[in-house]
Amino acid sequence: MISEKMQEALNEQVNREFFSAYMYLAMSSYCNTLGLPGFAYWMRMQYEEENMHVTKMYDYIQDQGGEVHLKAIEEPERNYGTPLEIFEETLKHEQYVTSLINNLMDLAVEERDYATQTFLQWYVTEQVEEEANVNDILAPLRMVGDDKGGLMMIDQQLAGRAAPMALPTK
Ligand code: OFO
Repeated sequence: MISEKMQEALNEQVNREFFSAYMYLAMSSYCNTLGLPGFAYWMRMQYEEENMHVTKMYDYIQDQGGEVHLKAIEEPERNYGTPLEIFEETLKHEQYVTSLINNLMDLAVEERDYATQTFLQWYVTEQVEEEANVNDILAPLRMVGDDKGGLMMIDQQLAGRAAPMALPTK
């Protein structure tokens, strides 16, 4: 069982995870317009990953006897600038998501809600990985700058991203 307050906070996060998915799909489409299929593919996989974050939280709310409230999803931007700017925006966004997860954890601690603390621990670890992955891409992007050959090489590397693991079906 979760409190009304926790239910509302988790529902809010479901909405933010949906926005993350939506934003990465918009970035994927934008990367295609730049002629960078590897970047587009990486963003598409990130979209899949975010959908998994949504589903996991959606299931948890229901497993705890709570009610899911699906709210309107904010419209993402269309233009994300240069390849470097796209990933700078991605890092900024993931740092923001980390702060949201931390706020949720604060609430779970305050409410002595041990089950939700355990559940959220997965997201805490996931955010470390997400930020690290983006930083690993930002480093070579900063190095190559505007060099087309360098960007093509990064594009090929990004095309090799593994698909996210599927959640077991309920
Ligand atoms: Fe990108 O971690 Fe969820 O939102």
